[in-house]
Amino acid sequence: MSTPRVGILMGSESDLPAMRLCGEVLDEYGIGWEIAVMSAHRAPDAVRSYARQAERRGLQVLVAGAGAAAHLPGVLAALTPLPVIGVPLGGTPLAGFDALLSIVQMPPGVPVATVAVGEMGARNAGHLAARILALTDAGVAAAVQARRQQMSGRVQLPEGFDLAGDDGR
Ligand code: RP5
Repeated sequence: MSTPRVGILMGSESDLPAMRLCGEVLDEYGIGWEIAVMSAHRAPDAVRSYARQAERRGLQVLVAGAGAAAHLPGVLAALTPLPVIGVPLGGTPLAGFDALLSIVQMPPGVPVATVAVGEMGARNAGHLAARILALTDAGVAAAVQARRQQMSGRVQLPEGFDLAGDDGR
């Protein structure tokens, strides 16, 4: 695997089934990543140390998934200037709504780009990280463009319908 540019973190090993999907998406773009389990509550010293070294280690985006009282993405955003994408995870009695509110309601100045709850969000975290990296990497930008074209090619039109027939009215 190439040098990690994205750090994928999660609060518990129980988050792995969802968060590994983020890595799968990054693989599709050819983006190197690393993965780690460290809870903001259970291992705050490890989280602090990882966040403080992240930029120096060459990481460019952090993706953090957590469930319940999900503080990992916010704590990372407080400790590093890198963009942080937060993935609220379900599996709790509140089915991820708790994690969604915990992650999305960051105070101004400490942003966390919050995606959807669960596997859908974990995948989109990978796509969003790719779009961030595409701003300064022509290879990733080309991969993002190719992916967009692939998606728009998936429409199924009724027989005889001409997309070019749209005159804007
Ligand atoms: C959070 O609590 C983790 O991110 C996980 O989603 C949830 C439950 O953790 P475990 O009890 O499964 O370790 O901190």
